[in-house]
Amino acid sequence: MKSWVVGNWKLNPASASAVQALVDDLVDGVDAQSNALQSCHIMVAPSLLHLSQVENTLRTKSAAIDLACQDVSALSAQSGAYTGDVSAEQLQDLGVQWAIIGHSERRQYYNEDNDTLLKKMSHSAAQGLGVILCIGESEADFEAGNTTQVLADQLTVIADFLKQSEAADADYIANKLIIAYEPVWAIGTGKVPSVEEVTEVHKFIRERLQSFDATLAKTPVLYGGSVKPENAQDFAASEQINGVLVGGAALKADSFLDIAKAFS
Ligand code: G2H
Repeated sequence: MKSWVVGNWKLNPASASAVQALVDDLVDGVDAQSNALQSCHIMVAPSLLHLSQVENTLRTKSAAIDLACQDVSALSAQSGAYTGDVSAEQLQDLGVQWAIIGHSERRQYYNEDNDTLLKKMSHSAAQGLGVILCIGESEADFEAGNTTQVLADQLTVIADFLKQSEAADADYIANKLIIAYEPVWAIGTGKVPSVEEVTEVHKFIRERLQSFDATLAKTPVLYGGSVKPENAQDFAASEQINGVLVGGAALKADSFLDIAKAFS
């Protein structure tokens, strides 16, 4: 199974010219190292504002890089009077293949809860837009030993999606779902759990998914939180870690591609 290395650019870079420099460097780097990167799916998630620009570059240069958005509308309407919103249909039409949903920063600053995420997932699926669902416990929950309880609660979105959404067909659930485990206390802090800790958590996630539907035993489970070229090799050594979601280190093409090489 190919691994996944996803760059989440968050609210970066600040200018269109810096976005262009980053995507150009990435495309050139992927081209130059295509052999070393062939067993890895590479994906980037620019801000909504820059998706079109990045898509244009990837398409023009036929780059082997998938495109994701960092958010998508929770509304079932795909068009209409919904100021400020962007639909799964619009994203899909632009050439975006995946939507990151439930990132802890969205949960923290925009109050995204399981109900909202179920809507985002269902509406994405109805348009064939893949979903990367982020889950993870806070530092307080980690220290209190509540990690699996928190993750089990966050994973009910998947169980509800399977039960309630007409779009949850066999092809979609086999190919268009990814889970990213991101302990909140490891995000952008430089603190990382051990590979053994992540491996155990991923086993728990996989068992839980499998209890919802046998097909989900094969759903990629990625790790995210302060992944860098220096620690990527360690995470890549675990069979339970099917790739990584990278924030800060995705903003330099060299660092990001070094991480991708570790997973190839
Ligand atoms: C976690 C991660 C990317 P960073 O948010 O999603 O960010 O690698 O900067 O910890």
